[in-house]
Amino acid sequence: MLELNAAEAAKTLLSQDNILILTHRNPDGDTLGSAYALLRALLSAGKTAGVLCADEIPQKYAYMWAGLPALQFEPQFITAVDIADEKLLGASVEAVYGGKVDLCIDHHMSNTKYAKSLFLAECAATCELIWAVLQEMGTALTPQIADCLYTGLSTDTGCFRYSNVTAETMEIAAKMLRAGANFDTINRVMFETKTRTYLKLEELVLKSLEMYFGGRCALVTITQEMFRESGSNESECDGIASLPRKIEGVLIGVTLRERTDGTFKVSLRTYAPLDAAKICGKLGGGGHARAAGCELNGDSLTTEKQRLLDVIQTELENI
Ligand SMILES: [Mn+2]
Repeated sequence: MLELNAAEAAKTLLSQDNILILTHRNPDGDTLGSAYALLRALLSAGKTAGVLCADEIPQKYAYMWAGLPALQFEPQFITAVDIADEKLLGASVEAVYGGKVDLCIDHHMSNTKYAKSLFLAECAATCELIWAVLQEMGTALTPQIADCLYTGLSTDTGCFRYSNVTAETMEIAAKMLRAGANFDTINRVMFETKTRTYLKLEELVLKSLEMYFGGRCALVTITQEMFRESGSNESECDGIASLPRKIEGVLIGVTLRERTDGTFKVSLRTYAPLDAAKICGKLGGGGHARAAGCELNGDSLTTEKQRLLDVIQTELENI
């Protein structure tokens, strides 16, 4: 595995053609903003390139690919953006491109270093790193690219509210505004707009609320039955993970989401000094200090949930 900086990543990309950009499954604004900003930059450099995602991409992100050609080509160079672990490619994409990623650009320090070369740096969003690469590539910043990059910056920071925001994040966002990013529309779509199905799901999820450890830990569960009853689905779940941590006194919010195969995805959101990545790391997962994830095998949910709570209790006792 070769560690690259922005200039080296840019040089590598410009030396290649027929470039396929992979996003993570259950895609969010950062992986998509990174992918489509990079795609637009590569197309403007005369390259043949495309984006591939294992899951259907929600229509609210459609402005990212508006006006782009759907190119048919045989991929020769595989790039992954905002993907800490190959497992996050999603089964269908991992089956084809597992072990074949040439370049990964990522901001998760838990990155498993699965790619042949890696541009990894700690920052609020992978879009910050993509911006660094685009500058090295000499890409002209268009309003469309600014929309993509702004989306990643705002969605990975809860609209610039989380502790992962740095002065650099704000400075890049300012550059995107100057380039014409539709920040007000993007913020409205990403943070203010809820579908009726999502609202129903949120109502059901709140009823599942459990409090632990003197009110310092809040846990909610999303079941497949809740999806059926609300008409919602996994793609609408982004906002749920931040709900339990909003309760006064809560230091750690836990969201358990049941998958169709009966396994559970765990999302943790913490406040300092609790380290979400450390807790998830003890259970085979990873992520960032304030937001991280891991898996629970559905076979013995009660036992595994207890294991998770035990780890959380230990961390709470140590602060
Ligand atoms: Mn990200």
